[in-house]
Amino acid sequence: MRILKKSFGRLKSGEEVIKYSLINRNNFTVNILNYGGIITEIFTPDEEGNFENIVLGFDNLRDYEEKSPYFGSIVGRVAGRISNAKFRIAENEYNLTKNNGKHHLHGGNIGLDKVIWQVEEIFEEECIGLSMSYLSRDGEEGYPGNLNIEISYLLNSNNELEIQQRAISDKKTIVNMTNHTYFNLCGNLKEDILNHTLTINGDQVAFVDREIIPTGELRNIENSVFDFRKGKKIGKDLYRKDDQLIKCKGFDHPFVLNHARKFAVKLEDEKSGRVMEVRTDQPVVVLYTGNYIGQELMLNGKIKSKDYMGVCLETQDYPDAINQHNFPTRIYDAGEIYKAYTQFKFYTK
Ligand code: G6D
Repeated sequence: MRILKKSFGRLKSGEEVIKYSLINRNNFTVNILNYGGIITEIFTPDEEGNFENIVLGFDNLRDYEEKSPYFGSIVGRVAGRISNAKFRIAENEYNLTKNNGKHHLHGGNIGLDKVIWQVEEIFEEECIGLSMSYLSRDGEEGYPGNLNIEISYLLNSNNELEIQQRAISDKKTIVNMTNHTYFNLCGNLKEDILNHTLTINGDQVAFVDREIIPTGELRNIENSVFDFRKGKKIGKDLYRKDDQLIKCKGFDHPFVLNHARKFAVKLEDEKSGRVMEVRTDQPVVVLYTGNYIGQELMLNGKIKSKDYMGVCLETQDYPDAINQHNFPTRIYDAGEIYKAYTQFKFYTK
């Protein structure tokens, strides 16, 4: 097991960005930047043993800086949208950056996806990894409290990638981070993800309005396009005349997970035989099927982008919970530790 590192260029600010490669005994490789904690590539074998990249990204830093729809990045302080870019804690109202119409999305203009993280390399008996830390100052993007954040990426010899998130504030605040990697198990983006089989062990879905803000309604997924409990192809119902799918041009929805089942999510690609299982301690996973990727990007250096080229499985707490009286809401006291854990396990059938 080894960690390699090399320069990936400089930001417009002049700061150097380093690309770290975590390589385990099976040559399973995860490449990660100290900028945004971005996972740029994951190389894993298909059932014939061909190692191919299974995530969406760029081959250059400028595109990550200027054009990225959060490819591979840490997202926060709060993932998803905060409606009307404001919230109250007790008698205090906080106004966040409006970077998505009148709303706040994914931590604002300079969210955690756009900062340089301090990196410590980890070498343990069973795993290697990176411990990435960042101090988000009081008032950054409008959030209260000086927030000390630590994200650890850990890779073991079973081709399991673990993401541990921790944060602690010196003032009452809200935190809800995730990772925004777009997966495509075909390998080297040979085709889109509409033929991937997706299983989500979730019994409810949160409906959203036209601006993708939760309406507060949690609907049972029984007999609906949101029923992924038995596994179905992502493209099976994607073009159905379903009001929610039309509003979002596909799936862009929070699913409430049923933790009684063995895993939260499973993604499979028939042709390559690749499988990814997701386990998490978070109550929700946002399924985003890459509805707005568009045609303007050059992915992985050589592939023209298009919608539905990758699928995001953003494990997290309830979105916009601070403004949704129907959703369980976590407000963190000064000194109270926020913790979240997600594991991505890769194998072939
Ligand atoms: C769109 O609504 C979607 C989000 O869920 C996604 O994270 C973003 O594009 C990249 O805003």
